[in-house]
Amino acid sequence: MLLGIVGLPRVGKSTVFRLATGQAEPAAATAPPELTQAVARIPDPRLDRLARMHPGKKAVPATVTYVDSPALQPGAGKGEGVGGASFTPLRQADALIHVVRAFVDPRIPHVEGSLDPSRDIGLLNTEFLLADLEVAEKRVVRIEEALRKGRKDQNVRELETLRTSAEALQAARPLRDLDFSPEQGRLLRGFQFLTAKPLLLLVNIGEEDLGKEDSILGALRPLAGPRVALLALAAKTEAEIARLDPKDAAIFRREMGIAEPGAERLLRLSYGLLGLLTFFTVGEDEVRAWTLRRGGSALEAASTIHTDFARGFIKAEVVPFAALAEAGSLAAARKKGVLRLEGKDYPVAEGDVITIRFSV
Ligand SMILES: Nc1nc2c(ncn2[C@@H]2O[C@H](COP(=O)(O)OP(=O)(O)OP(=O)(O)O)[C@@H](O)[C@H]2O)c(=O)[nH]1
Ligand SMILES: [Mg+2]
Repeated sequence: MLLGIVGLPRVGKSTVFRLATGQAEPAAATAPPELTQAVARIPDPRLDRLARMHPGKKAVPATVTYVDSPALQPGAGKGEGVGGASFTPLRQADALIHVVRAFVDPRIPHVEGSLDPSRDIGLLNTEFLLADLEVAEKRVVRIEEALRKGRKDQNVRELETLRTSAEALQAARPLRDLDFSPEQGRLLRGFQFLTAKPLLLLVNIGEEDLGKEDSILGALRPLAGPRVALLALAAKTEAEIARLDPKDAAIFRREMGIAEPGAERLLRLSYGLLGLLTFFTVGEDEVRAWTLRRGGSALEAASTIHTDFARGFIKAEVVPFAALAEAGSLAAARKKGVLRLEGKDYPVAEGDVITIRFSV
């Protein structure tokens, strides 16, 4: 899973990136202008428990990759701003995290001269709409030209879908709001449209506003939807706390009323937004957490683990995490008979512990 962090200049993108990935702050003035990416391990108490239940096996968490990007300047969508080039790597992201500034700091001027989260969200949305519109229109023109020249192999369905997309974009509707059929979805996938990606609006608040998240987010609530999530986070404070040792960090969080560490809230929301679930395996040397799309089958789970597992798939042995924890170990669960045998179409459930039976 690849999450792209975007936003206007100096809103706290790199701060969020460091919070999410646990990276240390770089020495002053060395911040690289190019994209930076880092892998974050997804903390999961269930995995820790599995490791304790199976001594000698290494715990391997699921991971996500975060990409930090240079600031997007208004105008970037038309290829005018310095951010124009940075759209390319962002197109590969599974979801975008738009960092929106809400913290007050007179030493850090806002690029638009004032604090206004709604305006900033609108500015970036416009950039993405324009960037997508350009891609869609270019392709429409190409196909139309080819059709005029009498080429019959052109995809008319693709043309229709792109025209629908371009119309929506012109009307300032992001593509994530459109109800495309699975076939249309497939046709559009290759274009990696930015406005089709799930979006997490991360409002970066100051430490003094902790506890006032509800009122700060109030005006932005209507923007949230099935594919747009909203989160207020004091990124700088949380990043500082995250560097303390866990005991001290817990004390600080309690005092400040932070119920869940920011990096974990970010992951949980991203998971939900992307419609992902976690399943586990207990292997010979390791216990491991994996990511799968919700509704994914046992066969898809097998191919996530290893292509050979999918090719030679016979059955999946499945036990919910809770039942396994009660039994005490996978061996004990097997003895107790709480493992179910499932076929390749079985829809994997959140927290399933899965052993694939396969032939080579
Ligand atoms: N006071 C205050 N400062 C913050 C907060 N979040 C970030 N900053 C500061 O704002 C400045 C910019 O933060 P960055 O994380 O570098 O922002 P950025 O969006 O990556 O900036 P560019 O990459 O230059 O566009 C830094 O000096 C941060 O320490 C906050 O919540 N409160
Ligand atoms: Mg930065």
